[in-house]
Amino acid sequence: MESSFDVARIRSHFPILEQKVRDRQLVYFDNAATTQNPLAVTDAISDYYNRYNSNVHRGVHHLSQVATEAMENARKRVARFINATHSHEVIFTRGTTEAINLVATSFGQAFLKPGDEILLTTLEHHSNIVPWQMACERTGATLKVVPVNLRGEIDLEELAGLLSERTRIVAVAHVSNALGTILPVKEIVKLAHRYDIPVLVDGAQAAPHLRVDVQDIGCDFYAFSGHKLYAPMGIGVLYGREELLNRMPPYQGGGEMIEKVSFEKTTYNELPYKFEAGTPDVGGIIGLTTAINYLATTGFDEVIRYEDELLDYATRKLRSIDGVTLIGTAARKTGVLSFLIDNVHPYDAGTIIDHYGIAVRTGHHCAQPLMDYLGIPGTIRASFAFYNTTAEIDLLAGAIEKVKEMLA
Ligand code: 7TS
Repeated sequence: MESSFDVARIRSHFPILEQKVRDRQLVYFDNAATTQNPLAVTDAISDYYNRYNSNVHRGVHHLSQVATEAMENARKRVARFINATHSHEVIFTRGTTEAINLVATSFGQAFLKPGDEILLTTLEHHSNIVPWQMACERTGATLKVVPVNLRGEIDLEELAGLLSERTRIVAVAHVSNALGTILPVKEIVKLAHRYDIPVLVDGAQAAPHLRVDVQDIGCDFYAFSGHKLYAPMGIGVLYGREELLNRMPPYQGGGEMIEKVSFEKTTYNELPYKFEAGTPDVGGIIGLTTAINYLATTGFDEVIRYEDELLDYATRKLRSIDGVTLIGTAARKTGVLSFLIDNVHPYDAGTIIDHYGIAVRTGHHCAQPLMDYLGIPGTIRASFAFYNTTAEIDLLAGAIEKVKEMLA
């Protein structure tokens, strides 16, 4: 299977993967938490700091102009990556978390009042729950939650039944970080838009594994993080529909987001700057677009196909191990394989698996309401990227056998 995709060549672009951990070749299966950066990305960032580091938008001097142009070209590149209509609909944030907090705060201030409802699903990451709870505390709105079934899927009819005249916004994950479920976001948007309810999609786990087209999905907001997309930590994106963003107040005040400031009255800058107070992470932004270009050069469709093959292979492999239960068996999945081993706490399993140089994540994966619903303390989660191999999955299977020998 790996013959059609030159994974050895890909791996040579990620020097971090070459190291040994606990005297074994590192196997990195924690890609849902953060992905590794190819040399192209780290080179582009060091090139930025070595050659044209300068504050943006404020200087007439040469370096500032070069940095500003790089940042604005990056914005256009990101807009193309998600097929946004306008590049000023792309707002740079620290990550998905900040993007969702921006919407929960600003949209909340503009549109939420007592008695209003916000519709989420059971499988959301805490980043797509807590900001909305905070908005509820500020405004008197309440949360409604669409349940999932035991496979980790949501039922569209149930979702439709929870929409009402009180619903002000629907906020859903595109892909579940704990289970890997792909949610039918396009259908969800169709249902919500029947009542003119805007939809925010948390794309943190989707952007690396799916082709995201915000116009095709039809969503009003889309959030993702650079560090889950082969770019550095500390940079992310909020896409928002121009018309809605224009009706929302600024999220933070400071430099760059203003048009004119006086002690009597301040007027705000136009999009996207209204939502980008302060000096942005220009190096991170350059890293992010370099990662997007890297994926395009590698062949994003090939990447997606290969990752699907890896997930299929891992699913079949782990299913064949006695005493292993897969958690999350939705019909449409990507990137993530969560599981439990009979009579073994996930944390103990993770510790032993780490002993074999294999990085998996254990615990609730910042989705405690989902774990409570499933009645489990957490899972062991292997999450994949296109630099992983079937041989690494075989090593994981071997480590699981050792866990069983030692603990089960
Ligand atoms: N939404 C989803 C679906 C996520 O998976 C994550 C991070 C976030 C939001 C927050 O992203 P951030 O970049 O702002 O932190 N998920 C995980 C994870 O699964 N393990 O560590 C972080």
